[in-house]
Amino acid sequence: MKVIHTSDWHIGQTLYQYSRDEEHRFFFNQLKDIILEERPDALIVSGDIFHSATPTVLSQRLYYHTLVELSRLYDGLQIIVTAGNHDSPSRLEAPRELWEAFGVTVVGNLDFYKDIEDGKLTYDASKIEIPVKRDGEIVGWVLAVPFLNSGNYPSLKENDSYSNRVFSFYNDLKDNLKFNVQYSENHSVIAMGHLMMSGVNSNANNKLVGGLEFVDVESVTRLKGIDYWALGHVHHPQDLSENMRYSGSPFALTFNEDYPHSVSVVTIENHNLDVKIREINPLVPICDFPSKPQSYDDAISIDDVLKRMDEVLDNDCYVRLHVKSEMPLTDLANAAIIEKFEGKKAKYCGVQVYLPVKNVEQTDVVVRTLDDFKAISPYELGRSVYQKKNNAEMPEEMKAMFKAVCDEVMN
Ligand SMILES: [Mn+2]
Repeated sequence: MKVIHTSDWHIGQTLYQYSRDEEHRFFFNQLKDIILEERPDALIVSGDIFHSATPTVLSQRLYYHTLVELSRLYDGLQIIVTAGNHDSPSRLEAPRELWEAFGVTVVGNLDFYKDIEDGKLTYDASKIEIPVKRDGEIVGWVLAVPFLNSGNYPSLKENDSYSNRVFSFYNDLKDNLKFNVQYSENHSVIAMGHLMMSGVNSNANNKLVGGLEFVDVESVTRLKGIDYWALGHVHHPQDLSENMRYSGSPFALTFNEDYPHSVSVVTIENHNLDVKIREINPLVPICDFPSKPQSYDDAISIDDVLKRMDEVLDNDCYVRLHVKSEMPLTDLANAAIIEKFEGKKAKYCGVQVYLPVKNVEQTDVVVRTLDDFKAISPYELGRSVYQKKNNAEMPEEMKAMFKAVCDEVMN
């Protein structure tokens, strides 16, 4: 079985109010070419199709147009789409039967029902066990599992941990598949999922994260009988184990996603796995200018940034500026920046200001009790937070506005 694995399209997303539709079209054209070259049996999309649970008409049209176009590339290409945490499960699934006519399987959520005999809550596994065919013969199965809230994974016992619930869910699902009369040991099995695994590298600086809402990779990879895990949710493409991968988003959705993006071409023959990365070219790259400094000391001043800005203004890219300053930027400085971008190709996406780090004397640290906190008004607290963060007193105009907001909320 051969599939192309992608996820986290986030159709309809905007970056600093710039529409990403053209970039999506550019990606879909590349995806079309990759499908035609690789000729997979299936295209699988592991959640976050749309950026919003209520996508605009334009976003929906782009999605419908794309899936119909892809489904018609050649006979026998199957498309399997699952909902992510950004999608509305029911909205995505509403045209499910219509999609079947195009060879597209859409799974928004599990169909739960109560067993008449023992009253247990169970779900329709056949809905998410999707046979993948080549020349009319089944070559493998895709377990099309959409995003499930931690509590929605059926559990074996009360108060089971999230990680255990996920483990037993996939374990049961895989066992259930073996009872399917059409299943054979020779078939390849792919499990989809839209969730957060432990040990994931969720941004570019190799930070390891863990926590309650994470699924333990070690335990899940113990599951035998699944050839490949096609995951979505994390936008940074990466392998979590030999046979588990986040395909990542097709392009950078935020400035934190400044790494190469791709789709994964997955081939499984006799349970041997081969994964090939096909990089996606961004239409409008993101650019940190002059570059992302580590601290105040590495940053350069607003005047120097303004002088050097011609280097990027004629490029079709998203620009986020980095400047150092003794105090928050004045309206005048902000206006000067915006003026620089007028009529230029580069798209302005804000400025990050690096302020000098205030040396906090030991005596400055005040330990406050809960009663102390209750005695401070939100207005005073806000002022002192501003002072601490910016190393400057809150400007008079802001003080007046903040006071008005506090009064309105408190009274
Ligand atoms: Mn996502």
